[in-house]
Amino acid sequence: MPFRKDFLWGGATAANQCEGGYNLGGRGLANVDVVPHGVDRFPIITGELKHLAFDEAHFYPAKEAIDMYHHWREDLALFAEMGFKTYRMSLAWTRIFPNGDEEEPNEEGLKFYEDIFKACKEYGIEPLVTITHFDCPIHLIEEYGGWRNRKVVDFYARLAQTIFTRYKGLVKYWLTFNEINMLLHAPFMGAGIVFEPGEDHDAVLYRAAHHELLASAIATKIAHEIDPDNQIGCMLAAGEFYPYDCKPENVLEAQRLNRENLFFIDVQSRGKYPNYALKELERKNIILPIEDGDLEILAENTVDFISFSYYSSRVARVQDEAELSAGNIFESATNPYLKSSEWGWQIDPKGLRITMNSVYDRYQKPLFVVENGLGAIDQPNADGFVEDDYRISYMADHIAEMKKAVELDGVELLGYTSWGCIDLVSAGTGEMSKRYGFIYVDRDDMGNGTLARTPKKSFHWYKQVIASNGEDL
Ligand code: BGP
Repeated sequence: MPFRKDFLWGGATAANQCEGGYNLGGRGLANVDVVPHGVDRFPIITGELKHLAFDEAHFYPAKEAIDMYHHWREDLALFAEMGFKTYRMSLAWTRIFPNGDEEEPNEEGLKFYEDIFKACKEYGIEPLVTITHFDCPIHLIEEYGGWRNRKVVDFYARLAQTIFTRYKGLVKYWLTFNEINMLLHAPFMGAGIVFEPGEDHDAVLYRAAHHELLASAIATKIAHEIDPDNQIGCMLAAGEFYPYDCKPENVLEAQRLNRENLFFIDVQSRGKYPNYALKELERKNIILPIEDGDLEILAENTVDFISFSYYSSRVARVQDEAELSAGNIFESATNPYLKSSEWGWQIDPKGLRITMNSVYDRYQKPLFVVENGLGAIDQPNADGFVEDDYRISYMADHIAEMKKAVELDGVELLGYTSWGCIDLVSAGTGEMSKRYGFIYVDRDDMGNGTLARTPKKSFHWYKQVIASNGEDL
């Protein structure tokens, strides 16, 4: 049997994309509440935050999302019906520390998640918790400048201490930052960064990067001290860069881009800044804000496992004229051998096996695929049922390749959580119509709909995949 007996099958969500209840239970505002939906969702934000002020009409999707805040018991019951062994979710930082810098946490927020974890336990579902999934309190952005400020490391450490203490015995698997490498590409979402006009963007980004890496290592230390059973993972937006062809310049470009992508994981998993990055920073005249003791903290507190999202491989080509393909922020030359999703994300199941092999070869630590799936427009039929055969075939193909990585290549794999196991707001578009779920949620881009939940065809398919431990695809 390729997958281990205790393989963690499940699904993944993020607080800001499903919870809603943005002003309930004492929750404060976060960066994700003020990012507009539509095409320019991940702008490089410069100047005053004022123009992003929270606006009722404009920011409805994350404000209510699929209202999991009120529906979570029903949703968890559906996950349990599918046979989930794990459920990946994130905490909204501002439910627990509404401003981010308080001394004492908000009990109502802590209790909200405690109830969910207890219910998971009753179902035998192991929670996998992302501490921050594109999530930074607005107050920390306005008062401190987001992750550029070292004080935010202390606030994050306080959050970590609070949750590891409170949820001891309920949660064992933790991810410190969702897609930490996204910081370099989406600084406002990834690190609450608003650039001052004229500022050297790279210098600010690597400053914030050092702070997040340090915070991640400190959280790892605290987690292990509070409970040696805690398992801490990093989380990478993965996807191998292939050279466009065997032209050495393109091979070198692919190597450069793969390294750039793995920079954060190199530090989190190997415990030190890699030479290629130090040289690059030196060339750019960037000095990391390393203080006494920081390098020891990074070295002594590496992660226990490596988790990643995988939607697509990418193609590296030096020529400017390369035709570009879409993806979760990463632009890539188009691969003529692959088909694309409705959003232009190229579909490459074999790329999952290739990516798993590269990452495992490099770090030799257990892997966890924590996001994978097909964003598509679903049309319920007259009975309200979605026959999403396209999603089933996407996932079956990816799981089959994942199986080969385990069975034929010997990769150690802890589990697989498909992205958006219930329809939720898309991170890239901020809208509902790009759906990933096994469960249809009646909600449209304009905020209309009953919010009723209906299992799709893929719900029944995934149930059988889990029951057969990945044999019956
Ligand atoms: C990842 C994010 C998720 C998620 C996913 C799909 O980058 O971690 O939050 O949304 O991409 O992206 P999208 O929602 O843009 O289709």
